[in-house]
Amino acid sequence: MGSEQTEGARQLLLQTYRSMRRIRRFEERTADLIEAGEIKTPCHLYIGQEAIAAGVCAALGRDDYIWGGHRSHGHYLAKGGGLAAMMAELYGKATGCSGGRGGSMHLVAPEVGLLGTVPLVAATIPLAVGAALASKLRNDGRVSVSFFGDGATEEGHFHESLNLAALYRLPVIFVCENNFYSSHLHLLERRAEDNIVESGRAHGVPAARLDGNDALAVHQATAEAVARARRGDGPTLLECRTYRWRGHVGPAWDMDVGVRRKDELKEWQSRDPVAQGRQRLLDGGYPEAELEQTDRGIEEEIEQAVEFARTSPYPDEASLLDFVYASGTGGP
Ligand SMILES: Cc1ncc(C[n+]2csc(CCOP(=O)(O)OP(=O)(O)O)c2C)c(N)n1
Ligand SMILES: [Mg+2]
Repeated sequence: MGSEQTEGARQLLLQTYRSMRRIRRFEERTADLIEAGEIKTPCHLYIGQEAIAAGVCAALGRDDYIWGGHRSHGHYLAKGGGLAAMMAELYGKATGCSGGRGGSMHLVAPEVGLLGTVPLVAATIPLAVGAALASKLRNDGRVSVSFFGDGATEEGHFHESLNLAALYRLPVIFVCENNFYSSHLHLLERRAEDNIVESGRAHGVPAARLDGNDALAVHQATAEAVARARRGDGPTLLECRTYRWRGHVGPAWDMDVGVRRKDELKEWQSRDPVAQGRQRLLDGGYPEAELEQTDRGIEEEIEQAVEFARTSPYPDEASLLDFVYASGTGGP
């Protein structure tokens, strides 16, 4: 881009870089804190996939809805959820975004449109369709996004949701984060062909296969899908191809899982989405010193969040049955 980098393009590069870097460092710090025994909730780390959350959310407005699954720290942060409230949630503290009762896999930030993350594979795909139906009936112009993995496309929910969304031309975007593994099984051990994107055509949903490590490519495709949805032209399926660096759950690298992983990981690490975003800014003439300042700000924010989480109280024992029955005594 060189000197021709426009102000708008630079702003987008900066926004997506900051978003990716914040997710990356939050996750790396979380990995350390799990190893130190401070964080006990099972965490499915998103490291390696940051460009998808960052690119998609940069194309959405604050009022648009997103939904996630078990690997959703990145979605929560990219949509604008409070970092300290998520760290406190990982510590099980009352100040957490789910009142300390949800842990890593049940995040919520309705104030910025994150309506929920649910670890039942594929569970939030139909919920996003329901939210999109509500938006269509209310004519409120909102778009609903569901983030899910390649494994989720093997659930019936996925196909039923695409069918209904296409039939009613609903303002929903299906974002499949294809990291090629469902737990420890490779895609080609679970389906005859590497053809998730073709599910779109089968159901009448425009679909695209993207480099999920390129935040700008993801942003561009999402912006087109958002425009289609807001025009009333219905849903889009985006298959974003990427790779998770750590194991399925927890901070380990799972290098002993299967024979492919060692080579694959090396290959994907050479296409690090965060490093790519940084390089683009530098290539466009953005001062390195300013990037370092951005990075330092992120470190400070994370350390303040750890302190907040450590010093926050656990939920009160007397509140144990809150939220269990409809007549509970209050909410977070
Ligand atoms: C309905 C259901 N079946 C099985 C599981 C167990 N499970 C949790 S995560 C996971 C793998 C999901 O893979 P994918 O959708 O590709 O997401 P990724 O972990 O790669 O991000 C499975 C099978 C579950 N949580 N829910
Ligand atoms: Mg997967």
